[in-house]
Amino acid sequence: MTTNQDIQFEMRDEIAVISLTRPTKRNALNDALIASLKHIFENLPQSARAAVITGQGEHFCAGLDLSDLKERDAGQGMHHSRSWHYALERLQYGPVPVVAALQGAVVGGGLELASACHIRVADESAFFALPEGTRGIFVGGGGSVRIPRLIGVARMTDMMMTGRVYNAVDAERIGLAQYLVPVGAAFDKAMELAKKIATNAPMTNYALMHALPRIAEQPSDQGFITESLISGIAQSTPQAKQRVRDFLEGRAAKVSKAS
Ligand code: 1HE
Repeated sequence: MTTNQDIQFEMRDEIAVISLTRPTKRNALNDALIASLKHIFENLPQSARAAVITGQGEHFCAGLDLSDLKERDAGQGMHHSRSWHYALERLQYGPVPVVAALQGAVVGGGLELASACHIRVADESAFFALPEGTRGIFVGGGGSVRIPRLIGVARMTDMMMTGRVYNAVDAERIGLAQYLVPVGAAFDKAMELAKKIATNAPMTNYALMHALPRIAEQPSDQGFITESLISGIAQSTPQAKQRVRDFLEGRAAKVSKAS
């Protein structure tokens, strides 16, 4: 699908696997990589039901390719930031849920990329930072919109003002990651989750990706109305009716205690 040597795409049954393949540069994201990422999410095959994004090597992603930070004027800088926004919006509000498999550095634009995904799995080597603060710049890939929604304004301010780095254990505790796994296990866990997500009714996944974040932004009186509309649509689908029948007739799994 893409000819960029720094990013690979493959289908593993119903799961789209997107790999950053620039380990020598710690998967730093240049303009071409961002354009390819956007292209991939705009052109996912119809057969895709979920996606996993991963980075080759010891680090998920070192963020913006700093060698690209040329002498941009203010307008060019704004358009560069917008190009990241467009790409990551295609990922966040695309056709399928995306699980990020994280190891090593998840920093700067790498954290912005991870925070556009729907679920984040970190292995114990992962560390999270926003070095923009100490490099004299600001986030530009949607981080100021998405990261406070994961961890709050106060924690993001601290990360950028002081250069604070969160290890994987603390990252899971504060909500930067939803799963913590042993070193080397993030990809397998992400695939396991993606396969599970792929079995959901499509309308449920659609509602979770496209309606839930919007509802969370709405004043509660509007949120309740939007929820009722999506809820009505979801429960009217044949998949929902079949699944409820399966439970009532003893064919579906019960909810069991957390292990
Ligand atoms: C890079 C980049 C990069 C590595 N741009 N080339 N991001 C940062 O400020 C993070 C900068 N990177 C690092 O702090 C470290 O590289 C890591 C902690 C990620 C990894 O350390 P390490 O010791 O494994 O690798 P290294 O030796 O530092 O880097 C290996 C090579 O990758 C080296 O190039 P080489 O030609 O000398 O081998 C590095 O220069 C290169 N490299 N990271 C360019 N980021 C939409 S706005 C987003 C704004 C931001 O993301 S700002 C934050 C940028």
